[in-house]
Amino acid sequence: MRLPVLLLLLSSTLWSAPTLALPTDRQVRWFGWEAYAFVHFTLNTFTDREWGEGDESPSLFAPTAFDARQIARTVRDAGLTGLVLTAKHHDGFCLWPSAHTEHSVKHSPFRNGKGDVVREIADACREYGLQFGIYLSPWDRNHPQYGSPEYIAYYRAQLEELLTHYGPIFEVWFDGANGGTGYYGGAREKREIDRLNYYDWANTWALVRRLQPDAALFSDAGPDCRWVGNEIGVAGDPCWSTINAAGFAPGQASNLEHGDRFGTHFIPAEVDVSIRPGWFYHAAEDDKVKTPQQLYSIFLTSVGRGANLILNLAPDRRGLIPDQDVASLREWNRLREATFAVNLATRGQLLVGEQVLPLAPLIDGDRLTAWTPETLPATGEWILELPDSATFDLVDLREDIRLGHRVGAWELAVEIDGAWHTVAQGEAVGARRLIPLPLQTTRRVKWRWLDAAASPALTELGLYLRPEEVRS
Ligand code: FUL
Repeated sequence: MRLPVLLLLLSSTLWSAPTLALPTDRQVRWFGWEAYAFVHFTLNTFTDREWGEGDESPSLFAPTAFDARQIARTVRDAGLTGLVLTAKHHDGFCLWPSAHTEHSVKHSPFRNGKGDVVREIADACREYGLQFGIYLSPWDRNHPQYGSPEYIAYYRAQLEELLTHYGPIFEVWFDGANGGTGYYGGAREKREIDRLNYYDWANTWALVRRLQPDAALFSDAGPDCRWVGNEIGVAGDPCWSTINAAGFAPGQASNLEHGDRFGTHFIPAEVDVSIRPGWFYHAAEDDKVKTPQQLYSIFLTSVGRGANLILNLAPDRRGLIPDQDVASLREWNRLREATFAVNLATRGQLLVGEQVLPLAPLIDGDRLTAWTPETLPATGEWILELPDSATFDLVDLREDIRLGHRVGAWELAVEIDGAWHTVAQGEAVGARRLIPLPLQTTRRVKWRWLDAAASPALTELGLYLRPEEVRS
C-alpha cells in the first residue's frame, strides 16, 4: 500500500471530524438581541402574589399611573434590546381585550375598560427602538376548559390575536409551569395534563411560524432557544448551544444548563432571571432589588457564556418601574458601557507562528465578520502582541456562530518577564465568551485552542479593563 493511502486510512480511522449542528438564520439573528427585558405585570401585581388562582376579579387591575413609555424608556436606558410582556400569566387574566374571554382588561378600571396594555407596550417599544415579544401562559387557571382539547383551540386563538394585531414579534415565550389546582371557571379542582402530548406543540409552533416567521420560540426544549434550567442568572460553564434533543419536549428536557458538545440539535440557552426575588412586584421586596454589581455579574454568567439574557422587571401598582430598579438598571448600563468603551487589543498584531493575521475583522465590533483561515489545525495558538504594556481584566471572544461550536477546550496565558503564565482555562467560546481575570499587565497574550472540531473561526477579540466597582 502506498504511504499517502495508508496515512489517509489511518487518519480517517483515528479521527473523523464530528458533524456540528448549526443555527438557523433566525437563531443567528436572535443572538444579536443578546440581552432584553421581561416584564411581569398582571393581577398578581395588585394581589401581591406570584401565581394567581384564576378567580381574581378583573376589577382589581387598577394601575394608578400606568406609563408604557416609562417602562420602554427604562428598558432602553438599561442598554437592553427588547421586551417580552406577560400578555397572560397562569391566572388567565388578559392584558389585552381578547375577543375570546371576558377575563381581561375590558372588565377592569384601567382606561375605563377601554384599555389595552399589550398595545401600549408594543407601541412604546417601537417608539424606543425595542423589539417586542410576548409571553402567553399555556397553563390557564381561570379557563373552564383547561385540560380539554377545546382549551387548545382557545389558546391558539389568543396566540393568533397577539401575533396579528401588534406588529412584528421577536420572541414568543412558552412557559414550562403547567397543570395543577385552579379555579377553572368555578370547578376549583386539580387538573393534571399529559405534558408531552396535551398541547400538541408542533402545531402551535407551526402557527407562530406562519404568522410571525421571524419570531424565536422559547420553551424548555426550544425549538429556537431553550430554558437554561435555573432562574438565578447563571448559564453552565461551559454552556453549549447544542444539545442532545432526541425525544425532547417541553417538560422533558435535561442537561439544560450545559447542553452537549456535539449535541444533535442547535438550541441555544436563554437565561431568565428577575431584578427582584419575585417575578411580580411586591412592596416587601423594595429593598431586595439586585444591585448594579449583581446585574453585571449576571451579564458575565449569561451573555458571557454564550447565552442570551432576559432580565425581568416588575412594574408596581402605579404601572411604573420603581425608582430603585430604574437607578440600578441605569448604573448597570453605565458599568457595561464603561467596560466596553476601549478595546485595548486594537493596536495589536495577531500572530500565528510566523504569520501576521489581519486583526481588523476581529476588532470592528461586528460579530459576523470573521477571520476564518480554514487551515488551522485542531490544536494551535495565536499570540496578540501589543505595542506597549496594557492593563486589562476581561477578555471578550466570539466565534462565528454560523459555523457552530468549533472550539472545545482553550487556555489563555500572558507573558510576564519573558515567561508565559496561564491565567484562565475553559471550554467553549460560542456566540460570546467573556473571560474575567484578575488584573493583568502585559504586552503579549496567548490563546491556545486544544481540540477544535474545525479551524477556529473567531469574529471578535477584545481586551478590556472593567471599572473598579466590578473588578474581581
Ligand atoms: C415560570 C413561571 O411559573 C413564573 O411565574 C414566571 O413567569 C417565570 C418566568 O416562569 O415558569
